[in-house]
Amino acid sequence: MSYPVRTIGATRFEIIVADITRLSVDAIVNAANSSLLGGGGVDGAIHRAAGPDLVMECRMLHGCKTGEAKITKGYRLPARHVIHTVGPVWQSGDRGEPDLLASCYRRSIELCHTHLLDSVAFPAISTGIFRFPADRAASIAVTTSIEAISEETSLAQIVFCCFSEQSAELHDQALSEAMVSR
Ligand code: AR6
Repeated sequence: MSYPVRTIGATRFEIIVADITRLSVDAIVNAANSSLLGGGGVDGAIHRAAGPDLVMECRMLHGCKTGEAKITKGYRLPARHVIHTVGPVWQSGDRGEPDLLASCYRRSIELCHTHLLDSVAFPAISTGIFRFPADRAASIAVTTSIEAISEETSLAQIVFCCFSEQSAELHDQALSEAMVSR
């Protein structure tokens, strides 16, 4: 299944179903944990594909708080950089989880601006092991990313790299709704 590309300002928003470790973009985003030293899910896949130099660089970053983001090189990945962000663990939904998830997207896009990156791909942060409801997460991912691109953005391409058609459909629906309400 393919999903329509939407352009907002100078930025193309794309939704794909793929393994994020295979993408040749300027940066892929890692749904990490606060140690930044690797884990399961997409984090494990990224570390395996990047090779051991990635964890060596991560050790020098001394962790990352929930909602924040840090950048490293991509090593053996086709992506030039990895932006490591730490999503919230879903508890009850009233522990600030939505704001913390929005902050992951905002901070990651800020790093793209700082490093003059053209393209970035996001996984559906927090929706796996951290159990954030996938529909709410897709809506936060899309609306926050649209808000975060500024007039003078360097970002020509934002990819929502989903791991299932169901996740891609949720992002597509959220993007359609965001386009209508603009
Ligand atoms: N490419 C794209 N998306 C993927 C891939 C992949 N290769 N693998 C999984 N996903 P998760 P979280 C999707 O659990 O919920 C780790 O142990 C997956 O289907 O990777 O933020 C960290 O160290 C889901 O939609 O991340 C943390 O401890 C999404 O990526 C914790 O898990 C996020 O699932 C973070 O949990």
